[in-house]
Amino acid sequence: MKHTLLCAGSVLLAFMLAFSVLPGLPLIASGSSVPLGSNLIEDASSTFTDITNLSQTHWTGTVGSPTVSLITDAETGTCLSFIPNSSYSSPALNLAYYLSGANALSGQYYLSFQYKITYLSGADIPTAPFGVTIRTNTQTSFSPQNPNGQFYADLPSAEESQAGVWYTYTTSFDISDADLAIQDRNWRFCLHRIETDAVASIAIDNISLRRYDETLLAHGVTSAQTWVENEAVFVSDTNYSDPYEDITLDLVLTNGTVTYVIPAFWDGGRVWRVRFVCPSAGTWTYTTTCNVTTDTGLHGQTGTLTCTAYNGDLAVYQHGFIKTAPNTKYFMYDDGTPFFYLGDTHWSLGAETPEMIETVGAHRQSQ
Ligand SMILES: [Ca+2]
Repeated sequence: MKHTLLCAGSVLLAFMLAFSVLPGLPLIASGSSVPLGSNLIEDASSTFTDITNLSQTHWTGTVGSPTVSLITDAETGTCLSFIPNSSYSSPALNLAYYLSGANALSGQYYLSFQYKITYLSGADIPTAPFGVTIRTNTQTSFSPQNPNGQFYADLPSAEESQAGVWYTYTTSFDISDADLAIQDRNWRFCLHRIETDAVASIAIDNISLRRYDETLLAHGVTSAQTWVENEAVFVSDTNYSDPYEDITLDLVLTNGTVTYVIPAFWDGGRVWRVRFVCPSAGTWTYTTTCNVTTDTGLHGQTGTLTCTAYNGDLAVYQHGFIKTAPNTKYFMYDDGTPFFYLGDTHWSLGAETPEMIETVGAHRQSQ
């Protein structure tokens, strides 16, 4: 019976989390896949601001014979626009220029840009209006890779295609040290597989090329609300061959009266995360302890945070974690407030449309 209740409760909890807006929840990093770092393209090639001619940019070439022009858009100002004359014709921006000198670091890069499409009159709007590639003159180890003669980084196709709407395309790719050592680098970012049966022209603006940098993920916690989740992120000084086995990392949290030892979890690469709550208001301090005491990114990291009383509407943050009453027959919140346990399982969830799920979720949230 208890098992059944727990299962139903788990489903309910997942359901509540999926549909609840959690007031007061601090913003936490959403995962190690978040691209961080400065925009490497900060010049006219990116936003087309204050230019009158593409020769003022690093759009140094074309693939095929597109008709390229600068136009003024109501939303994004000056942008690049082109009419393709075949499915493989596009203006081309040499990305290598931005991966030279101090920016010549191997690793994972995020590429994003905005696009807006106009269609030929009467055309059927395609679901994937164009693909994206980085063409090179010499073999690279770009990933994802398409070892097909001339082009090598074969990036996912654009998947949003309504006419006259600005969309943001984002993708990532890896560049190795060997790639950076290539002398003849002409890495042309361009579009391809353009659905020219339908596409009349494509506008491009706000191009961003950013390197993923784990060290920028590290952050402590300086403020908190009672019972609301906090996350501290620590980045190790070095790579470990087997981080899961090699590293033990705890966060020791105290307010001078009580002390909690909270284990961190490894989140890939050199990143460890600790999630914790402060059960009472006041000043809390923490120190990290790592079995590798020479790793200053993990060991001996300290912080002081001010915790204030949660003032939102969510009962679990008002009264604390759920536990059993001393007689073990009832559930209650940490402060002794009774917890009325009602659970149900929404068995048909997987068969419903997103609209039906939203309706049910809104109804449940109101209850
Ligand atoms: Ca612009």
